[in-house]
Amino acid sequence: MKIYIDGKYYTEKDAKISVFDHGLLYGDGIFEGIRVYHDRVFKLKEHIDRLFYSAKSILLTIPMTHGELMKAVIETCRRNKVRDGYIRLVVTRGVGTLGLNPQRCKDPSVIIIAGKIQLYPVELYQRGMEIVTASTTRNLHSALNPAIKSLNYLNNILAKIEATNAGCEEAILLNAEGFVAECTGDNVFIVKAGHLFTPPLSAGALYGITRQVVMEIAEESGLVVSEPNLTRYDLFNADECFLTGTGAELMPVVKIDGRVIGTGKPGRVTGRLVAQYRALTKVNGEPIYD
Ligand code: PXG
Repeated sequence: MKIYIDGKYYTEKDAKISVFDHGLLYGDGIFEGIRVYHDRVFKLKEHIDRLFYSAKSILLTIPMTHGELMKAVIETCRRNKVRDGYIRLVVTRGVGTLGLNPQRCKDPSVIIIAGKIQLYPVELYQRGMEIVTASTTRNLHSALNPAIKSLNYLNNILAKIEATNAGCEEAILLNAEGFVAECTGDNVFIVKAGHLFTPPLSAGALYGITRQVVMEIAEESGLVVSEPNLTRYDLFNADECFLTGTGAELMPVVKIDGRVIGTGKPGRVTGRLVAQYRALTKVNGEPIYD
């Protein structure tokens, strides 16, 4: 594998960053996870835009333009002969001193890894997933805004540990008010009486790119989509529930905190959206190979 670091390519063995990088010392940095389907980078522009929004929010200057970054992502895929896969794009604050001050970090680092991902076992997509609510609440907007895809994922990791302790793969995070925010690496949707609902971004969800795609394809196929505040009660009494994310894609949920959702099997609306999503990944994206 060839890994891009600051304009150069390294083997896995030689791809290294300094122990003084504030990305390591303080989780001071940002990232994106991007999919490649059928020789195309899916929603590349949207991911790069979100990276720049995250950077702006934490006053981090990415030392490349949108266009340069897009080219570097595509070139990294090309060099690794990626046809279907996963790209991890990371920008760290760079090498600094022992001490928080980010101004001591003069050169942010850009890292691009293009490889594979299999987030969840295949049979879960057929059977549906069981999830739990974590007692760890989502970060407050006024503390670390959940819209920032930062390298500081401890809030999510603590909830993920709760999920695995409960024998599950994912956990719902509530915000400080008790409304549903999202899962540790996925947004959440429910279907009720033929309508699609997902928590508003103000509830503490990431501006999920898969979330956006699903809302668009749902509306195109005539589903009404709304973003009200949702509680656990709404999830428990939904007809269907599913999660969305770049890694997870669309994952049906059939049980939450021991409550069976709908029929206890992946629902029809979910199935239709999965098919529409699949179809979109076949034709959409930035071509890697001309
Ligand atoms: N919420 C959070 C907290 C996320 O980290 C999503 C929602 C879904 O957003 P997108 O834009 O991907 O639809 C994410 C994304 C991994 C992994 O390695 C995690 C994500 C994406 C890809 C891989 O666990 N999270």
